[in-house]
Amino acid sequence: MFHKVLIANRGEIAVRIIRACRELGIRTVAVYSTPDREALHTLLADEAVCIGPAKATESYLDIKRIISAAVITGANAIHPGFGFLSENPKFAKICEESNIKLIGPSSEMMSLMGNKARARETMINAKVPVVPGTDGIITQADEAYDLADSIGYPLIIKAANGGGGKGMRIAERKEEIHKMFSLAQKEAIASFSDNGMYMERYVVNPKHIEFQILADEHGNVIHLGERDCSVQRRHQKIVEEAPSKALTDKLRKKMGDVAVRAAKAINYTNAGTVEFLLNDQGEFFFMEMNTRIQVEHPITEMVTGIDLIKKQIEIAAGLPLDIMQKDIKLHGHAIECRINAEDASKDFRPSPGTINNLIMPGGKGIRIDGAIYPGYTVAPYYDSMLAKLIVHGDTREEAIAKMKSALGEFIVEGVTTNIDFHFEILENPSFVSGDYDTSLIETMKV
Ligand code: MV4
Repeated sequence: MFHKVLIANRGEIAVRIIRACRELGIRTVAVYSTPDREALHTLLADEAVCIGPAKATESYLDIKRIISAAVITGANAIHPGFGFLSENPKFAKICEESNIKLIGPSSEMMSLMGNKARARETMINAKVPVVPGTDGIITQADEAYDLADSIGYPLIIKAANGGGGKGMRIAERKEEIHKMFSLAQKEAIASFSDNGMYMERYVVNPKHIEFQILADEHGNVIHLGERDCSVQRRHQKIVEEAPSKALTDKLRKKMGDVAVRAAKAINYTNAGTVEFLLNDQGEFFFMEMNTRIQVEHPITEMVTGIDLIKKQIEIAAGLPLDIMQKDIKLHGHAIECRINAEDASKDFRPSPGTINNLIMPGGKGIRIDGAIYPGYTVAPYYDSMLAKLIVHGDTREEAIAKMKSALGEFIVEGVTTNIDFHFEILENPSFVSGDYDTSLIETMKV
């Protein structure tokens, strides 16, 4: 087992990882930027190294500084969390060459799944269902125009190296192809310095269903069920739940088997997520595979009883999985609400400031993964997520009631939060029925 892990992240996920390490008896090293000198992750870790100024490119995204911090402190593993360097194949490669174990899949895996067009091809070869679309990469609008009719409309033009909804455009008919292709490609070049594109039939108002995978370094692969992440606004998830009301046991088994097949086909290791689009006919299609731990991992932990961060660390240390597929049982229902410092009445603009009063909810089945405390200053440099409120109930109805009760207790003064907006979601008739899709937030009037 590792004797010391450096956490190349900040905020609640850094705290979450420190806690898992401590339970496993592993020493921890935090890295922090100057405005994070008093951040909870800096205070909680056994050691802390300042790696630079506020600007992420000169601190949390600076590979040289992070590797130096690991070498200086004698850390033999790095946990990248999510965001920042977590899916950066160059960082993973440098860790591999420096004999520092990166807690996650290999750099090769990150490159393969990071290129969405290559990921798509790989999944076709593995007999994983994908949305009908193009083979390989397109760089010319004329080429897209010639291929469009064979896919059908509406279709979606995507950046091969995309993600987070950037470099994507929908074309309703052939006449729109040239315009939408060049808009999407311009964005792809600006955001990812890459002009590679591909096209798929556009699935209208799908559900976003993702399966949690665990794969050890001895060929064992299991799934831990799904998360329904259809409550999104501009590609930012807001509420997630597990299990999804849209899945029967039969469909869960079918999709779970496909997710495991996808991971096995690429010799995947560590924790990963296979994302699917699910339409109202019960048809599902591979969309992307995320090669990191995700923000919403706690809802899977709540329904399976498995600590995913500990599993990531054990897998990275070379231990075989001590659980098999038949050991995975889903218990009850979990919901996560992301508590953000943002103002819903001002187009969800970030609301930094000092938290001068804080009361967090508690009780049976209530969990908070956070990094805030009274007196903590929310800086404007990083994302606005303050904490995740996670509840577990015996049924979906109980989980919703518990979440509403917990949100009602949650008091944050000094910054504006989206707590009120969460009530609107939880009381929305489509959400209450479970019969909602990725269009839910757009259909709400706030
Ligand atoms: C799609 C799609 C419909 N059809 N692909 C959004 C981000 C990126 N990961 C891919 N995305 C989508 N790809 C096809 N062929 C719809 C989306 C999409 C979406 C997906 C999941 C959750 C929310 C979404 C919001 C808008 C579009």
